[in-house]
Amino acid sequence: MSLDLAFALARRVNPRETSPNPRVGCVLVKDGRTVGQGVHHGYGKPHAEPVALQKAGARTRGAVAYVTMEPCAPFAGKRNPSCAEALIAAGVRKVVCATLDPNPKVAGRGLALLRRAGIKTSVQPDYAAAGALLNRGFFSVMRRRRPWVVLKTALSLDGKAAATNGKSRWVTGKPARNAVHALRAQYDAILVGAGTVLADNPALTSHGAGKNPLRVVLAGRRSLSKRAKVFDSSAPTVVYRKMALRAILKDLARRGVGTLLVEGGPTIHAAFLKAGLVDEAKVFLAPKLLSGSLDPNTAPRLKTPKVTKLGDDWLIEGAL
Ligand code: AOF
Ligand code: ZN
Repeated sequence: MSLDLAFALARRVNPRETSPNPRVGCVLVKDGRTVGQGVHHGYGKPHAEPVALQKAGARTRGAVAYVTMEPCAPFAGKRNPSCAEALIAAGVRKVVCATLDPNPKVAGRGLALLRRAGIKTSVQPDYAAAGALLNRGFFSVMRRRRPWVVLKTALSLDGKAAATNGKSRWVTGKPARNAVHALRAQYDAILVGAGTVLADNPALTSHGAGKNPLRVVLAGRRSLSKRAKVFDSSAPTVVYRKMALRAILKDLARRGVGTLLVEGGPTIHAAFLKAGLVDEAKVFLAPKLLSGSLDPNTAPRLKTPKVTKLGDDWLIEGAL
């Protein structure tokens, strides 16, 4: 249905562009025909609904609006006009959305405004999960006051993130590393521990794949060189000293971080997992065996790995 189209439109937007605002798509349908569509393209830019209303013009009167999230109600400090009021003024007949706006300043007030103006409203339970997933970061901050946390790790087949001397460049190959750079351009912030900064001196940028994320370093008691690449001018960096993970996440949410990519290393990963603060994991697996190897580039590798799914497990086998 038209709500699917509204989702498809919203999904085309990189969440980094709208953050800390959500991605929203809106489709206006009249007599079975799409008469307008719009998306919220970026923070501070117009919301999805007025974009669609402008496209539809006079055809809006009597149309049904399909929106990925409840249209906003007015509140203090808002930058855009209220979408619920705009839909009322434009004379839509009905508003169908996937979820309520989890922002406590809206949360149901947008739909209440519409109903009070005599407009029918409908929230589609079948789309609730998709609606929350479309804006994982925004929903997480609004509901839990912490970012959506994604753990990213690159491992060899035998579960090593580095060679015996700590060398981790490179475990995975170029296409996987490019995928990581593209991934970084989708996240508001990227987090590593001091160990990773000291061992790898990573820049933690998207390497031209898009906007750079905010760089976050958990330094603990360790001291870091001001010349480390994470402190270069390509993106801002925050350093946290001894501080509880929950407090750090709360502070990041306050700074507008909706999605956080945790790139390790192993101590940081363990701490996040132990605290139950991981929402999603992305594991890049290289067909190598790093145990006992001094250099990940020359570690023994499976020539033609065969992958079989066995229940919930995977068997990866092959000759060296
Ligand atoms: C909508 N349509 O396209 C978006 C909405 O400061 P403002 O005026 O831009 O308002 C931001 C809030 O509006 C944001 O926190 C969220 O509650 C809602 N986002 N609402 O009707 C949209 N992006
Ligand atoms: Zn709005």
